[in-house]
Amino acid sequence: MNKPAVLVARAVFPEVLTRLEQHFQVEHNQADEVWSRDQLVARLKGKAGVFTTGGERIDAEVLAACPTLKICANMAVGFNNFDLPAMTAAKVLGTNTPDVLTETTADFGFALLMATARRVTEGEHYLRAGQWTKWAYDMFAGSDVHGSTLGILGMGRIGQGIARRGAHGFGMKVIYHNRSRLSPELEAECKASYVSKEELLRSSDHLVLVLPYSAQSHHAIGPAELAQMKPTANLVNIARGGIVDDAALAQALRDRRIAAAGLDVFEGEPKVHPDLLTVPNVVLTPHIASATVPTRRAMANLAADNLIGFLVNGKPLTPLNPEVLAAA
Ligand code: 8YV
Repeated sequence: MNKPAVLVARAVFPEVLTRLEQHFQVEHNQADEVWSRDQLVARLKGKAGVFTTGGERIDAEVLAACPTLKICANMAVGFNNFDLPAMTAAKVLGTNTPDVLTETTADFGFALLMATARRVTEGEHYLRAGQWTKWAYDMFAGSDVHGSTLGILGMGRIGQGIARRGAHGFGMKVIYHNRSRLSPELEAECKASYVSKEELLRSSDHLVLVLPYSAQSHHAIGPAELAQMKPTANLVNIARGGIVDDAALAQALRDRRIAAAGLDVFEGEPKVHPDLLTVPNVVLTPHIASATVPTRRAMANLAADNLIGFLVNGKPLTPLNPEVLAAA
């Protein structure tokens, strides 16, 4: 029997490719070329599945051009690159990689929070530039993390991981806002109190964004929200570009409307708003919150398991639109 054809849209761990090749005819991109939409569509022709990494947009137009496609397996927990309703209408399954990255991503949220609060990269740039000639009482004086108020917008698995770190590790008071409130048990475990978005903006010393990107969360933090924050507050975004209005944030940082920001994700990444590159009080990282070797390996294997599980055994592990399975 012919093996199903799959496309792996980006370079992956060689052993993951080897696993996929045991089950599929694989077209890969180990050269890690950046394909245009047309190039992606051309390569998707005749494929039953695609391994994506969050950067490849799968929408009605792509689906119409690739009628053989049955599954898109994202190597990411976020799936805003998928038009899920269009996929469901076309009976194409979407899968993502939840859980395996939760703790690693929460670790990084905390790393960015601490680097931002304690001005780590600003200090490093100063030192590397040879500007450190004497100690000064207020040199790179930042804000305290321990005992401060940690605000979390979006309280899914990663948000809860950040809450636990803040409450149990740093004695922070944790407040959160989310579409739905956590169960009393989870709130107690995270030592987190539910507040309105306004209260969250007003009271957080450190505000971490961990909500999914959607039309509803586009520019959830813009000029009006930044204006409500404390002038001493720090903002951390490990969620998605587009949740923050980057131009407004750069202005707020320049005007010291808020103290500092730590950003791992950007509107239109890998491009970064030029104003963010020139303000000093921002820590910038290139979308690496899930980037540890074991976690990236686990994400890649889970995406591969979803392709194998669905196309070979009819049982994907982490389906996003299981109604497609029910209809099959
Ligand atoms: C990915 C992420 O590395 O999982 C997510 O949603 O943002 C990251 O962990 C990125 O999306 C590339 O796949």
